Amino acid sequence: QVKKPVVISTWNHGMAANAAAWKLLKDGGSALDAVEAGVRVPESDPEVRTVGLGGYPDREGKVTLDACIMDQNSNCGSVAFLEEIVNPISVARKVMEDTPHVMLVGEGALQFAVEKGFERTNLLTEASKKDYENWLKESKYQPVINIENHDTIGMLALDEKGDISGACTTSGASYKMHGRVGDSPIIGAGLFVDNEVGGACATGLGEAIIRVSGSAMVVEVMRQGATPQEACKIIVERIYNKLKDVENLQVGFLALDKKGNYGGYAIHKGFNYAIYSNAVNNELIDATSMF
Ligand code: SD4
Repeated sequence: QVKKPVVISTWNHGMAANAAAWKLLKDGGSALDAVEAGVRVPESDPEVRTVGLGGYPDREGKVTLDACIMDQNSNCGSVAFLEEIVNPISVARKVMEDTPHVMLVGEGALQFAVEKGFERTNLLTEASKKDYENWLKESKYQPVINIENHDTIGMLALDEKGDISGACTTSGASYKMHGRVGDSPIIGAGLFVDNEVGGACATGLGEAIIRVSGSAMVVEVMRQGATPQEACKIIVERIYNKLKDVENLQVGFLALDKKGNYGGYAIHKGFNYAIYSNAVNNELIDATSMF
């Protein structure tokens, strides 16, 4: 029996995001609308320092955002290196629906967003500015696992009709080089959905996730018969086996299949995700991990 609807999303901020997504899903809303509405919550929240408004800036002090969205028909849209827009996920959806393209970046993405009526906003809050000024004293790019700001929100939903969609959005690795793009806006890396099989999304060091086409691989392994949990584990182990310096490397995946089964797995402990369904009333789960 298929357990639907269901929504899962990464990290603590997944709780508030799931609650927004569930409002739509519980009344028969589409997975696509649900994931967009869901991830807009942490994007708009200045207290969430790793997504959207209030996100940590790059080493030049600029907040640059990456996001993508994918639906049950394999339609997808993405923006990367986008500045001054609070809800990049909604721009990504417009790219998907209103253009012949999949991905817009930088100035062009901003120009498109403004044409579509999105407002330009300074995303660097006082708190992020202060942290940046402190960081400037040493100016070291040194991600610390889990707390460093690898806190993308990835969300996957299965709706009443049995369709899956996903969304992924982030301010990326803090103090990254200006122009750096991570896995989060890359279809197949930070997010992938195949409505015949399921969906997957990623969090952690984007450079490591891109190398193995992480989320697409998780879905492909599920297609071969693995459960969502097993599939996440297999691809996390693949990354671990390729990259020897693992001390500072955190990568986590979440996956959801067509039957409403879900799972998550990471290299290091500390990765958690939120799940909301008829059976589970929005709960945080600590993902299992290699270490
Ligand atoms: C990135 N994967 O830009 C993103 C960051 C992240 O949880 O996931 N944080 O590399």
